Amino acid sequence: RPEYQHVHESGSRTLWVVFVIMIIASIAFAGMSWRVPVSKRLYYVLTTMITIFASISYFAMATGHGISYNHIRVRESHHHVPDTFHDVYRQVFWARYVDWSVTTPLLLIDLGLLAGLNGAHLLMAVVADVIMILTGLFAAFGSEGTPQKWGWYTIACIAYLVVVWHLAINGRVTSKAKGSKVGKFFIAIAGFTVIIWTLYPIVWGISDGSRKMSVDSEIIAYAVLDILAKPVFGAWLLITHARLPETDIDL
Ligand code: RET
Repeated sequence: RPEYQHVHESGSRTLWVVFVIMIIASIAFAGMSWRVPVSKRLYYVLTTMITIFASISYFAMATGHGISYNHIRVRESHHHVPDTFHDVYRQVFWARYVDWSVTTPLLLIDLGLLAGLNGAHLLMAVVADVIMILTGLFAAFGSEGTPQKWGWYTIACIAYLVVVWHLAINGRVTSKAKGSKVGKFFIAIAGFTVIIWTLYPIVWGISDGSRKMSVDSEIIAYAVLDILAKPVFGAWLLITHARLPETDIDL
């Protein structure tokens, strides 16, 4: 008999709670943007778009959309009989990857502008980031539980290291050039970002990857990370930016 791994009440409730938090954050960030002249709204607009996108994705997941069952056959090792398998169907929330493929580039643009990263470096970081999310999607989904999913996972992790490298090496140098206050703030917020982002592949490995975590726990783990990576990150960035004229962008 097949085993179904899917969302229950606690997961569903969590999806709705995060949806509401993302809506509130979007309203707050949009409201903050009205207090500055139009020419100074870029960080506000980017950050608001990030939480609006997340709201849409969470709404889709909470209403049961953006989810698909992924099937894998697991060998029954305890039977000592060759060729006995049991089928596992697990929900894969592909709406997350749609969200991440847009919002992680926007988050990188936020950080790149803050650091004063040049266009070429920022573009390379964004492309590596998109490769990371799409190969992560193949790992979760395209490979139907075959061993090569960890191959896709490895490619995604290498792409992630490229992203971190651009932030850590280039971003640190260019942000320092904008003054020691900007340099210090960049190290703090980019360090926070790297710590939070690094937890995503770890959660993925335990949940979608090896299926050792229930779908509800997976939802809760990503919920905590998403709140830190989007509304908390966004509030910190916008509040600090408002106090640091050196972070203004000339458009
Ligand atoms: C995956 C799995 C494959 C390996 C790696 C991953 C990294 C994901 C990251 C996601 C960040 C998401 C954010 C969302 C916004 O709230 C795709 C999980 C490396 C870093 C910041």
